Amino acid sequence: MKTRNICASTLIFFAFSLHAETGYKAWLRYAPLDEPALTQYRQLTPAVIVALSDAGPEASARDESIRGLRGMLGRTLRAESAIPKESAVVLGTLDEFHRAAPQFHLDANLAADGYWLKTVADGPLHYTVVAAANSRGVLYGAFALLRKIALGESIANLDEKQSPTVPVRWVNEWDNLNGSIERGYGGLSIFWDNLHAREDLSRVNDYGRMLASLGINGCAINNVNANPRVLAPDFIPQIARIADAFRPWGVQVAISVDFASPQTIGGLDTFDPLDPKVAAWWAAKADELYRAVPDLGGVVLKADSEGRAGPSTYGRSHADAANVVARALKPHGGVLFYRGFVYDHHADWRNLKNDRARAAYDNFHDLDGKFDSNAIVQIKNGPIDFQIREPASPLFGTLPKTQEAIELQVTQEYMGQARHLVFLVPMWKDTLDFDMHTRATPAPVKSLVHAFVGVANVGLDDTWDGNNLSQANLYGFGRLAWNPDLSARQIVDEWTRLSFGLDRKVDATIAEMQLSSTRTYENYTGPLGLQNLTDITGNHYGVKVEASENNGWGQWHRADDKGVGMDRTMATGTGYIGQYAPAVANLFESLATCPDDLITFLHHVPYTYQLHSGKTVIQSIYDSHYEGAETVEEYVRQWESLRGLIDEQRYNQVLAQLEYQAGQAEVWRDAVTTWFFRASGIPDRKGRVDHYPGRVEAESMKLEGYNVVDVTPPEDASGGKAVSCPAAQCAATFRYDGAAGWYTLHVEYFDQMDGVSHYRLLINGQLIDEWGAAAQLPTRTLDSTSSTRRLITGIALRPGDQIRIEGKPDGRETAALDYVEILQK
Ligand code: GCW
Repeated sequence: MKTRNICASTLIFFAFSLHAETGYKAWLRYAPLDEPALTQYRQLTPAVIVALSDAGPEASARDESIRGLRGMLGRTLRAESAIPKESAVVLGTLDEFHRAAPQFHLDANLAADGYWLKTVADGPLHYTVVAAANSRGVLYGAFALLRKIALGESIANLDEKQSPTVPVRWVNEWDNLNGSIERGYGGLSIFWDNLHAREDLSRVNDYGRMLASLGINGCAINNVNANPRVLAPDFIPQIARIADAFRPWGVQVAISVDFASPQTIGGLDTFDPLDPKVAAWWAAKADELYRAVPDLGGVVLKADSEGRAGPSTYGRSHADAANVVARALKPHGGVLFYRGFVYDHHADWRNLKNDRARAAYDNFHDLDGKFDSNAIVQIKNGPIDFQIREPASPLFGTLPKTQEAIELQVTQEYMGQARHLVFLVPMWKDTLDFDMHTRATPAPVKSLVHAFVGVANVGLDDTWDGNNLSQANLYGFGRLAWNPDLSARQIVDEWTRLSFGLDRKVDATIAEMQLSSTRTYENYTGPLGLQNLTDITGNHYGVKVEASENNGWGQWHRADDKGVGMDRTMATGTGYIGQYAPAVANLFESLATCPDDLITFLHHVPYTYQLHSGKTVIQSIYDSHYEGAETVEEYVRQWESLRGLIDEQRYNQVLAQLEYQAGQAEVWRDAVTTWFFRASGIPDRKGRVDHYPGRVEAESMKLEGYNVVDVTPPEDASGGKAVSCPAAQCAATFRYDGAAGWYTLHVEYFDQMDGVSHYRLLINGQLIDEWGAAAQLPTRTLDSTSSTRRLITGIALRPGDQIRIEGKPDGRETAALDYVEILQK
C-alpha cells in the first residue's frame, strides 16, 4: 500500500512537471529528448555547424538548426563559416558545395526548393550535409533534419533526396486591413491593425518560420475580398515591411487585389481589361510594387464573385481579366492566381435546373488555353464551397492547357470553426486521389494541379488557429502541398509526435481521434452528402436545416415530405454529372453505383430509398447523427485517458473544447433528426428521435420571472421553445420523481454573444454548481449556435428533490434555458 502511494505521488509529480504549453510553438517545440534517443543523437551530432552562405534562408537554416539541436539535445553547436577539419553539419546550395567542397562530389538533379540530406565520410570525419537546389531548399532540408530527430528517425547514414511535387505552395490569409479576419477563428490579424501593417511584426516572422518548416513558399496577406487601398501608393511600403519579416524564411509575399482598382485607386474612368489604359495602369502598378518588394510572389484575384467587380462589367472573359494582371507581373517573375470561385448568388431557387455546383465548370471550361502561362486558375476542392462532403470539382478535369491550383480551406469555416475537432486531411486526400478519368492512365486530381493554396487565416491567438488540435490542419496542408502522396495516417503521426512527444499512448490516442474526426463531424452535421444544414445565410456554424433553401445562394438540399437531395443527374436533373468524364459521370449517374456518401448531393431520393448500406435514407440520417454524437462523447473519454501525459495547459484547453463539442454534437443531432422526422413522418426504428427520457423542458418547469419564448427555427431548441429572463434574475424549478441514485445533470442553456449571464443550480436549496455563459459564440439570438451544455456529474438524487436553476442576465444576454436532462452515467 505504501509503495503504491509513493508511485502515485511520483506520477503526480511528473504530471505537474510537464511544462505548461500555450501551443504557440506548434510542431516546432524541439522538446528535450529522453534517453536512449538523447545519447544516440548526441553521438551522431558534431560540435560545429557551417552555412556556406551567411544570408537569407541559409542563415535561418543555420540558426534554426542550432536552436532545434539545443532544445532537443541540450547542446549548442559552434557556427563557423568554412568547412572545418572536424566533423560538422554543413548547409549550402549545390553550387556552393561545388565551390567550397568539390571533394564531396555532391552532384544531383534537384528541383527548385528540393534538398538532399547526405552523410559524407571524409577519412575519419563525418559531415552531415544539407544540400539543395536553392537557398530555400537548404532551409527546408534543415527543417527536415530536425524533424527526423524529433521523430526519433535515424540520421546515421543519410542519403535522402526530396523535391516538392509542385513549385508553388501558398497560403492565403483572408485578413482585412482593419485587423479582422474573414472566417478566422484564431483571433485578430497578425499582419494588419487599423489600416496599417502592425507595429510589431514578430508574429509574422514566427509564422514565416512555421510555413518554411512545411515548405510553403508564399503567403497572400490580405483578404481576397480585397480592399482597393492595398494598391495605393502610400500603402505599398506597408506590404514591404511584411515582406521583410517573411524574407528570412523564404516566404514570398503576395497580395489580393480588387479588379476595379484602375478606377478606384488609379483614377481612370474604366477598369476594362482590354482597354490599353488599363493594361498600362496594371503594368505601372506592378513596376511600383516590385520596386518596393523585388521578390513579390504575385497577386490573387477574386473577380465577378459574390459581388466583387469583374470583367463581366465590360462583357470580357475571365481570361481577359487574368491576363491583363498576369502580363503586368510577368516581367518581374510574378504569378497571378485567378479564383475559379465564380457563381451566381442570386439564382432562382424555384428553377429545378439551376445549380451552383455547375458554375465553376460553366464559367471556365471554354477558356482553356486562353490563360497566360503565369496565370493560374485557383479551384476549390469541391464544386460548392468547402462542405464536409463534396465530389472533386469537375473543373480540375477540363483545363488541360491551363495552370491549375487546388484551393483547400485550412480554417474551419464550415467545419466547426475551430471549436470542433475536424482533421481535414482525410477529406483533402479524397479529392487529391480522386481519379478524374480524363486520360487513359490514372488522372487523380493531385496529378493535374500545378499549385497548392491553403486558406489558413491564422491569428494572434496563442494557438494560431483557435485551438491546439486544429494546428494539425495547417501542418497537414503544408505536408500535402509538398507531397500529396503522403497518407493521412503518416501526416497525423508526424504531427502528433512533434506536437505532443513520443509517448505511445498519447500518439495512438490523438492520431485515432484526428483520423476519425472528419467522418464523425460529417455524421452529426451532414451525412449522405446532405451538407449545408447550417446557418448558411448567417454564421455558417450552427444548425438551421432550412436556411439554405429558398434563397439565391444555391446550396440547396431540396428536402420535402417525400425525399431529399439535389437531382444533378444528366437524365432528369441539372446535368451537373455530365461535367465529368464518362467513367465518372456513369458512376455518379446510376443509383446502383453512386456512393452512399454522395447520394443526396447527386440525386433526389425518397426517404425510404434503400442505400448500399442496407439502410433507408431516413434511418441512415438518424443513425449517423446518433453515432456522430456518441463518438464525440467518446473523444472526451479518450482525451481524459491522457491526463498527466500531456502538459496541463494544453490538456485542459482541449478537454474543454471536446466537452463543448460533445454538447454541440447533440444539438446538431437533435435538430437534424427532429427536422427530418417532422418532414418525413417516419419514426426512428430505434425509438430515439423525439423521445428523450430524463429530459425536463424548461418551459414545463415552475417559472419565476422567466418567459416562455419560441425559438427560430424550432429545431434549434428542444420542443421548439426556451425560457428567457427579462428581469434582473429569474428561476426555474422542478421536482425530481425518479429513482434514488447517482446521476449526471445536463443543463442546456444559451450562451449569446453580448454579456455573461450567470447561472446557479441548487438542489433542495443547496448550491451545487454555478457558471457564467462566457463563451464567444457567433450569435446574438437563442438558437443552435448559442445552445450550450453544462454537465454536472456525481449528483445524488432522491424522489421529491427540488431542482432549481437561477439565471441572472447580463448585457443583452438573457440567461435563457432549454432543458435539463437527468442522465444515469
Ligand atoms: O466560403 C465563402 C466564404 C466567404 C469567402 C468566399 C470565398 C472570402 O463564406 O467568406 O470570401 O467563400 O472563397 O471567396
